[in-house]
Parts: sequence; C-alpha cells; structure tokens
Amino acid sequence: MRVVVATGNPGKARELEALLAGLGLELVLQSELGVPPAEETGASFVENALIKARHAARHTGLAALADDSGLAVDALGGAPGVRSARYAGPGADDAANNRKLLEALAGVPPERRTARFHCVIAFVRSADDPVPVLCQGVWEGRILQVPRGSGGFGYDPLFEVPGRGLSAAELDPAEKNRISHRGRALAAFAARLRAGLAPATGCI
Ligand code: ITT
Repeated sequence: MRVVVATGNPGKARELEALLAGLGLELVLQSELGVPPAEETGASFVENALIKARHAARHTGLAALADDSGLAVDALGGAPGVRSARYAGPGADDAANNRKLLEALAGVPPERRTARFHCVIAFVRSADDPVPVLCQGVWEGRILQVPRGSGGFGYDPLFEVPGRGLSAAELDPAEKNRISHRGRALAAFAARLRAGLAPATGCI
C-alpha cells in the first residue's frame, strides 16, 4: 500500500520512517508530493492528527498517516500541549521553544518538573475514511534545568528519561524509538496493520 506520511517536520519524519520500516508500506513524504501544510485548528492531538491525515489524503488521493504530538508539563497546567511546535510564537524554532520552556519553569524544583510526551497517530485509507485508525503513545519524564545532547529534535534536550540519567537527545535513535511516545503509538499501529486494519475495540 502506498501511504503519504503527513508531516513537514524532518525530525519526526526520520523517526516515522524508521518505525514504519518493514511493515510492507510504500512511504512517500507529503513534501515530495507538494502537499501544503494543514491548518492545525483542533483542540486535541486526536483532532489535529486526523486533520493532517485527511488533508494529505485529499491532496494526493493516497492513504495517509499523520502524527500529532507534543509535550505536557504538569507545573504549566499541561502546556505547551497541542501548541508545542509554536510555543514561542508562529514559526518558532526548537531552540526558541526550549528557551521559553526553561523560562516558564525558572525556580521550579526537579520534583515538580514532571512532564510527558503525547503522540497520536492517525491513519486514513482515503480523505473521507469513516473508520480512521487512531493509536496513541505516552512517554513520562521530567524537564531538565539545562539542555543536554544533540540527537533527536524538539524538546528532546530538555526531556530527562526516567531511569536512564540521560536526556532524550542523548539516547541512541533506536533506543528512543523503542521507548518513546511515537515508538509506542507506532507499535500499536503495527499490530493493527498486521491484523489487516480490522476494526477493534479499544480506547483512545
Ligand atoms: P507536522 O505537524 O508537520 O507533523 P509539527 O512539528 O508542527 O510537524 P506537531 O504539531 O505534532 O508537529 O508538533 C509537535 C511538536 O512537539 C514538535 O514540533 C516538537 O516541538 C514536540 N515534539 C513532538 N515529539 C517530540 C519528540 O519526540 N521529541 C521532542 N519534541 C517532540
């Protein structure tokens, strides 16, 4: 099956391609097909993932897979959440978002810096697919006081991985993919794919 990967984020695309390898899908990035970015107007990761998947399917006529993800920090009432990509303003880069997060958490002690990454994967067979496949993954951690490491993308340098004494940006990419929010969501999707994408009972 030919599937358009509905993301414009190169760090995310790299991880999605690694995680989807070997599943028998022929992947093509939406940028290669000239799909413009979708407007992420949803209030939740689920809504935004579906918006992006349907948008890419509509533009290409292909099945589409999208990822909507973000970081929820307890001491900030769940922010930046669905606004993670543009936390420091429209078009903000990772460095600006990380700086803003550190400023927002200034003076907050380590035990109150708990956070988690969320990832929702939406897969649609066509733009108006009435039974999209939705899978989610969560990754618990804590926000560091200073950035560490150069791997990954986004908030990885500030995300302390429990039990590892490392930031997510210090993990080997394969290890991050095994334990991350995205890795967990994609493992659930792979299981559904192996079951022929048959509808199944479950919560998201
Ligand atoms: P697309 O919508 O084109 O896929 P995006 O970057 O705008 O790209 P999102 O709206 O889903 O994607 O925002 C996700 C943001 O959450 C991302 O830009 C990072 O700042 C953060 N994020 C998500 N997963 C992450 C990860 O594995 N490591 C670090 N930061 C992550």
